[in-house]
Amino acid sequence: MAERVRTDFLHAWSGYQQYAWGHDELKPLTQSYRDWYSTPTRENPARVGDPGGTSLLMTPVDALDTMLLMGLKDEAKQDRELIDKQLSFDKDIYVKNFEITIRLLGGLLSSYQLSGDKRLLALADDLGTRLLPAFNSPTGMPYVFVNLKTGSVRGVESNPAEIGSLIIEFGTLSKLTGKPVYYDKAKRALVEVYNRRSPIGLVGSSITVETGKWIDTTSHISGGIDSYYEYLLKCSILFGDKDCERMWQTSIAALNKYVADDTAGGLWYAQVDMNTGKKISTHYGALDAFFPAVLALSGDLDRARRLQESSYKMWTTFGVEPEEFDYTTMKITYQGYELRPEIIESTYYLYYFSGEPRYLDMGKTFADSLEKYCRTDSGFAALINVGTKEKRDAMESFFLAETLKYLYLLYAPRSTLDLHKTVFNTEAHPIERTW
Ligand code: DMJ
Repeated sequence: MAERVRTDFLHAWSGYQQYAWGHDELKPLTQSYRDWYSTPTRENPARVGDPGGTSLLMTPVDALDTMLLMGLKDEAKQDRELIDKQLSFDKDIYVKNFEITIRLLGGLLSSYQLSGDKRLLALADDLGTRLLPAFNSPTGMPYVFVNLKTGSVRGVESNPAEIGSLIIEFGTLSKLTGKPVYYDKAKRALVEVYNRRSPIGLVGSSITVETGKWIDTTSHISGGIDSYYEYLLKCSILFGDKDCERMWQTSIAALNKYVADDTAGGLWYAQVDMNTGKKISTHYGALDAFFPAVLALSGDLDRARRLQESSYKMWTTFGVEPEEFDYTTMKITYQGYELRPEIIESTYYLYYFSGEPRYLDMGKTFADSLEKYCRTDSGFAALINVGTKEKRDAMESFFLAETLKYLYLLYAPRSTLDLHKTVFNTEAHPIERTW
């Protein structure tokens, strides 16, 4: 199985090499490419997704540590040469602080740790410096966008995930460069979200970074909040940070009391009002499926197992998991599949900590579906609709950074990576506590 996943990775990577080399992402149906950002204009200051824009090598940087872990030496060498030749952050573009941090900063740091190549750390340090102005809001919670050249910022409406999932990357950068400013800024942002939790201990899904007022008080574990919880736990493990440990303990107790929904059909996590705990809706989806991994890492294998069974039911009911569905009616509420990793990530953690073969079987189901429904001549494609399995012309960098990495690690020898010494950032970049 590990060999099979490596072959899938090589198939996707060679599509990128052939049709998107030097760009951010492969478009696997039209055999072309997409760049995330263009040079901003006054009319369109944060253009996203224009073809022919400015590439930040999202796929090459995101995928590099997967190649290193898979032992793909030639591919990793070519990738490194491309990064050396082309990657510069001295660009007059507004980038999304969160995405650039988890994919690029995280990718550079883990590849530096795996390879010992100091140029990668220098690139990470340069990027970190350029991102720092994002934190200059009155509350210390970062603006959504920052201009890499000028340090100008924009975007005041953010969310707990984008504000609170920066400490692994910025904290590691501090430890590796000896510059405390990175850790301090990211930690403050995380604490500022936590300090605005409701009296019952929950956070909402949208907040204004300049005033700290909640815009949307819906609480859940899904996209927009998800990795905030993940980073509270992982910050305590990676840095031994006692504040993070305390914040995690308070938060997981509130989540399990108010958001967990233990139904006859299994364990799920719902949407509730952060102030009252009153249930708003019963949606669950591809992004929520990260949570068994977090539960397993925290030592709660019982809940992790039960929630993973729910996620697996979501996948097998439709042949591929939908972005979102209603677990009380089993009706899809958002039809796409973006090649997301979370359900596989949780499978890997559960297998690592329990050793139960059931998780190897689950992994095979995912590999079979990916190859059957998402593989194209030049890579793998997202699905527009998991019912019809119609494909979409997109292969996000996280497919190579996360989805195939976790699937590979599920079957690779256990010695490939020691989960007791390594913490993955939310983009599956492994960080080792070397300090
Ligand atoms: C990734 O960029 C990260 O895993 C993030 O935390 C959530 N979304 C995608 C994958 O689905």
